[in-house]
Amino acid sequence: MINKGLITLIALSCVTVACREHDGRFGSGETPVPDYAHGTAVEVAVLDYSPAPGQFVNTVPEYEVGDDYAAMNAKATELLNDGYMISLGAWGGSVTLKLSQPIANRADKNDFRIKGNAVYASTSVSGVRYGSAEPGIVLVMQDANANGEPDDQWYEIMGSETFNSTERYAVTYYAPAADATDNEYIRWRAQNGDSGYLNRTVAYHTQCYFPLWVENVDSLSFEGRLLPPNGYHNAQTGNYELVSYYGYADSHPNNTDFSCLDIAMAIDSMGNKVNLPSIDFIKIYTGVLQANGHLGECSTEIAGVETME
Ligand SMILES: [Ca+2]
Ligand SMILES: [Ca+2]
Ligand SMILES: [Ca+2]
Repeated sequence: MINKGLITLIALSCVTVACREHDGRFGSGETPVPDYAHGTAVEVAVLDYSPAPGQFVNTVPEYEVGDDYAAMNAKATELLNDGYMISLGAWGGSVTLKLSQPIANRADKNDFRIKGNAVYASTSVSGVRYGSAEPGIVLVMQDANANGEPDDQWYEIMGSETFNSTERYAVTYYAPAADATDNEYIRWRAQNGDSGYLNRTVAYHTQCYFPLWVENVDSLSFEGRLLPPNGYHNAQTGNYELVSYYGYADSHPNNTDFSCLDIAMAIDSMGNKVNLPSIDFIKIYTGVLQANGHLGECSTEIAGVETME
């Protein structure tokens, strides 16, 4: 049902374009840490795929006429279990996963990784690492009442920006008008009065950026933590440098230890660490609200879950 060939092509074409746009800096990458922690894939079921608007929305997973919410959840499940990407769209867009087996919290060790498509720029050699980081905030839940349902407590994995962020933020995105321009394509407005637009990167992504399976709706609202902007425009090179935050999804490359996560870093809403022996559910949402010119908006991509060997 899912045309994986097409999806692979889309993903590859985006990587190719990114390389050309960045004179080869993106995609070439830094030499990976030679002995990084390898992982074993964990099968997941997508319980809720709720992306915000974004340049990959309606393409990964691919929306086809007639698809509804359940169909998109099923497509997202299949893609993740086959190691393909799904996109969460702009800030706030999320996916909720049920793990086929619990991931244990190993003492004093990292436990899992959310695979993404972040790579380092070749000039990102020490200190601050940057490239194509699009950090997604990771929440975990133990099935404490053992009913198989995600009706227990979510805890956030503490990352490098947890205490350098806006704890409660809320944004509404509006469906684009028929005559919307590429630069003012998707209007958004935050509860605190902030507002702006997601631009349309027509050179690469010509489909509608607003989720097409959500019918009879002209706006979508999200809330959560807002990480500080991580995109910087380098006026000398013309490149956007997206800084890799630590403790997130799709922020450091999969072949580094910096993309590993530790269940021991789970915190409650007061910022206190909690002691979870294992987790059964994971929720990820895009953490940065930023449009980076020709790169488009920051939108977390994920490509499955793995537990550390
Ligand atoms: Ca651990
Ligand atoms: Ca439960
Ligand atoms: Ca990404």
